[in-house]
Amino acid sequence: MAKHIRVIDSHTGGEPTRVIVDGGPDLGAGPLATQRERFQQSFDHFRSAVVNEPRGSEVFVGALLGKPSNPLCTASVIFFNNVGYLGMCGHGTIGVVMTLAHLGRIQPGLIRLETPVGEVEAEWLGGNRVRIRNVPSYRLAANVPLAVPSHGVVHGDIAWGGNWFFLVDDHGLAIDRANVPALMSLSSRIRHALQDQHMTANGAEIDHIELIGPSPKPEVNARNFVLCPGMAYDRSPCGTGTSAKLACLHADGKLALGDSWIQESVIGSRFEGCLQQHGDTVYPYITGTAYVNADTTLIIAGDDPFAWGIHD
Ligand code: PYC
Repeated sequence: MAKHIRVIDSHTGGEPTRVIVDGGPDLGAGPLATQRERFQQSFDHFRSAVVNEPRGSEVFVGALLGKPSNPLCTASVIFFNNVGYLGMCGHGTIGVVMTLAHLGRIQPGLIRLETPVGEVEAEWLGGNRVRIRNVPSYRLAANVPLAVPSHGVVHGDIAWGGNWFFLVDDHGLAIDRANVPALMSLSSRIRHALQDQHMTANGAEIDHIELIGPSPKPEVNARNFVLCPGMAYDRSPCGTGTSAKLACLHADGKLALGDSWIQESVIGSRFEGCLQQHGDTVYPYITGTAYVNADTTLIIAGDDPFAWGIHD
């Protein structure tokens, strides 16, 4: 008997999000981080079926919606990709909000979502615009030297934006679409150097690499190239990566609370970011645009040798 999974696809600044709205695994109750472990241990084949080839690709981020434990939240969401699970996903949250709007489940205004790394707020601003208040971001270490084989030493900030990032300015490459092969090559070597040299964020893997550079557009503050854990580059400016960047700028005294920061991706899509303080906590806010581009059913046929995706 074939299994059916209803998904809604969107893209946020070119980066796809595939939201499971029906037919996904039942992860039971309890803290979302525990549900994510259950997803990984018992239902990893669903992750693979939804985002891996032949239905998806390494670029896709999947999102599983669930019942939140906090009744003030609209849904819980666990993000995943071709190799595993994410803490938070900024472009994905913007995609989830436009998906909920497409389903008629929300109206313009504020909602809250539970993620494994904390609650986030999201505001559908009308049209295709969404503003999210991410989990608090912070810089753990500044200007950390890293020897990269066949390149030399680069310096990176280690920062949290809902995922762990190594943010590098002194890479010497133009952040340009025509330069993607070189950017992929260097960011992959940085990722492997972090692994080989056992450099972690207090024991957690630093699995996102963010190369930063200038944009030729005067209204844009910076352009980035973000290598994701599954070795695909983020087509969007990366919401958690932009959050990590805002934390670094603030720590360096280069971005005041409330000031706007326009972050451009390597393909030219944009997020607007800023930091705002509520009580004792400083939160990153990210505004972006997402478009729903498919509302469809995945078919998992029993006799299909790649029914659960092409995976290791
Ligand atoms: O937008 O935070 C993000 C993100 C993480 C991985 C891909 N996109």
